[in-house]
Parts: sequence; C-alpha cells; structure tokens
Amino acid sequence: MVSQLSPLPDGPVTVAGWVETVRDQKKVQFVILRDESGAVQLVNPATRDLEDDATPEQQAAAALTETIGTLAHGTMVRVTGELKHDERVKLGGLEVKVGTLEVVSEAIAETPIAEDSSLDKRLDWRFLDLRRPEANLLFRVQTTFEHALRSYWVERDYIEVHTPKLMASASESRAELFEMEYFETKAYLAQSPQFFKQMAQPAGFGKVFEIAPAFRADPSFTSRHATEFTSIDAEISWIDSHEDVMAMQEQALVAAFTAVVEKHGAAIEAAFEVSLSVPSLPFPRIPLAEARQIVADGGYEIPRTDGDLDPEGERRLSAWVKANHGHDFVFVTDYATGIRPFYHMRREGDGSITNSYDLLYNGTEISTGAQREHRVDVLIEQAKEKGIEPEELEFYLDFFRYGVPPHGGFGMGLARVLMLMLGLGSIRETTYLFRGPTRLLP
Ligand code: AMO
Repeated sequence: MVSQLSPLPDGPVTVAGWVETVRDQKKVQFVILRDESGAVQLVNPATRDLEDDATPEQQAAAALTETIGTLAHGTMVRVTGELKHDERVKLGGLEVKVGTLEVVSEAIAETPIAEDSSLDKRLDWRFLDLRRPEANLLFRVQTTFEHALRSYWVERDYIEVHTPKLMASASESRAELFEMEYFETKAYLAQSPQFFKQMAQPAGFGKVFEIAPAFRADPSFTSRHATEFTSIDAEISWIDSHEDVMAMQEQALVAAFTAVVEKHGAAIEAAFEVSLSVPSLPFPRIPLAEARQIVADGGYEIPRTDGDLDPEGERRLSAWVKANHGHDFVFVTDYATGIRPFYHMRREGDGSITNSYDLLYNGTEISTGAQREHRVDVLIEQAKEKGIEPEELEFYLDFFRYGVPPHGGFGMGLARVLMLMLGLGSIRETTYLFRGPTRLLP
C-alpha cells in the first residue's frame, strides 16, 4: 500500500497500484501511482536513442522508458525501486526511483469520464468514478457509520434480523409497489421490513434491527429518491410512546457520529470541506403543527394540502432549528392521522394525531418512526379507514392476536444520512450503485 511507504527508510521497496498521470519529459519521466490509500511519485531517468553497441542494461533501461511513455491512465502496475524521502516532492515528500515496472493490467487509453463529467455519465462508469479518493473515503465513512450502529445495538442485546424481501402484500403505499410474477401467484418487493420487524415483538425478540435493501416503485427523479435503497431499521418492545423510540434513535446516532468523527473527521474536512461534529443530546423536538407555523412565520407557504412539510419547508425548518437551537437534527412529532400509515398508533384522547415522528437532518427527512398500534381491533379499524381490506393482511393481523407488547421503531435511509453528513447533492453519489426509474446498469 502506498500509505505504508512513508515510515519506511530509504531503500528498496515494492509498490502496486494504478497509473494516474505520466509526465514524459525528454530526460526524466514522472508517474503518479495511486492506490486506495494514497498516491506516490515514481521517477525514471529516461534512456532514449541508443547507440548500436548499447549494453543489455542500456537496452533494458530504454525498454523501461518506452513502457512508461505508453502507460495509459488506469493501467495497473507493480513496481520495484528505491524509495527516497525528499521534502521537495509534493505528494507526501516521497519518491520511488523505478527499477522494474510490470504492467499487470492495461487500460484503454481514452478514459470515458473526466473530472467535469456529469453525474449521470460518472454513474455509467461507476467503477472508474469510485477510484476518486473522496468516493473511497465516502464508503469508508459508510462502513464506520454502519459498524458503529451495529455495535451500539449488539452491545445492548438487540437481535439482528434478516427479513424477506419477497412479500405477498404491500407494507407502505401501494402506489410505490414493485410487482412480479411468482410461480402461480404475484409477489412484491419489500418496501420496508415493517411487518416482519414488528413480528419480532410477539415472537419475544424484544429489540431487533436490520440493515438491508428496500424497494420503492417511485417514479421520481429527486436527489433523495431511489427505487432501491439501504434501510436501517430498528424495533423495540415495551415502550410507553414514540418518545422511547426517539431516545433510542438519537443515542444510536450519537454513537455512530462519534465513531465517524473520531475516525474520519479530519479526512472529511479535507475532502468535503465539512466540519463534522457529534450532535448533542437530546435532539430538538417540534410538533408538526408548530413546525408548519415556524415555516409560515418565516414567509413560506407550504403548497402541500395534506398537512405535511414539503422539501422547502423541511429546509426552512432545519435552518430555523440551526439558528435557534444550534442543532443539525430535529424530530418533527405528532403527525396527523391522515398522512400516516394505518399501523401508527393514534394519540390517546385525540385520534387526529399519531404517536409518530420524522427525523430531519441538515434540512432533509432521513427517518420515520412511530409507536405501532398493537390492539388488533383498533388496527383493523384503522386499516379499513385507509381502504385496506383486513383479509389481505390476515398474516400480519395474526401477530397481534396471541399477545404482543407495546412497541415501536423507525426506518432510516442510509444514503440520505451520508449525503447530508458530507454535504453532497444527491443520494446517487452516496449509493454504491444507484437504482432509479431509468437506471438498472451497471
Ligand atoms: P418511510 O417510508 O418514511 O418509513 O421510509 C423511511 C426512510 O427510508 C428512506 N427512504 C428512501 N430513501 C431513498 N429512496 C427512497 N425512495 C426512499 N423512501 C424512503 C428515507 C425515509 O425517511 N416503515 C416505515 C419506517 C418505520 O416506521 O419504522 C417507513 O418505511 O430516509
């Protein structure tokens, strides 16, 4: 690894990676060699125009010069040479004088993408796009973030579940359902592990989490929607209200942000010009009606008629929270029954409000959570009210007929968290391979 060269003393080394650039001057050649850990300058005194009586060494040197002169960007090479520490060298004060250079895998000379290529073009060539150091860092941040969440839950005795992604029914809006032939019947791709993470509660699992794909047949092309995304879900038993779910989620996020800041804070600042800090506890909480008023007072009329915030409303609310509470996160609570799914528990004494919330981060929704309705008769009524025939959901309703503790949980989009954490413009950047209405390749 290139990064392992630095502490080595001057002397013989072997290093491998891909060619970033070649500067082929008359008397000397410079190659920038990169791997995922960094870049190093290779140097080779050029040997050209040999006399007829050239020695075998001179012929080998001329062959090396010719090889280096034809190296295309991206070519994979293995090099042996002499390492020299020299402060004048820009890339980390290191230089390797080439002894031998083996071309391990040639690259086509014309690279299909450049720094100024459109995002769509870069996604066409995602494996080349991912060679950018910032992209590599991004997925290291993702690894740390996910790992820290897993650790947080595992240390607290959660069980990790893997729910099926082939389903017999919708769990969220039917408008966003992928339907497929399934032998003699139809199947649907899971929009969320919702039903099956809830199933863990009557199963006596108590606390579960899952990090897995979710699918939405959403034809939108916004910067925050994908047709397949990684959903981080958790569900816990014996809660008093959604407040317990929010408390668990904010603590898990603080643990994950702490890990990311500790491990990558400086690199994130250098690559993305974002000074990431660990959010303070508790995150602010604002009921939806109040949130709408704050946005209205700020001079923005939310065009949606269903009572929810729209993306501009979310941005404005977050800006207000930042200015007034100094916080990047805000829980918007108390969503109206009309804009929530049938399985959300409604407020005791006020059926127009649910025990639910959305979590906004840097201006965008990253998560939805709620206490679930666990009383089967109430659940059936709420399903009917939303136009869902209880017969379609018998398997789910059965979960609530044999004893079930009060419970709740949340779902959170991984790519959205990363996009907002690193100040990037789209989840297309923060998804390893993005899937949208017009993208199934690569
Ligand atoms: P919801 O539908 O709000 O809730 O989804 C939860 C979170 O998942 C992410 N998300 C998406 N990310 C990318 N592309 C999409 N098309 C997309 N749709 C959703 C968002 C969103 O906040 N079952 C509930 C969760 C629960 O109550 O536990 C649910 O799925 O970050």
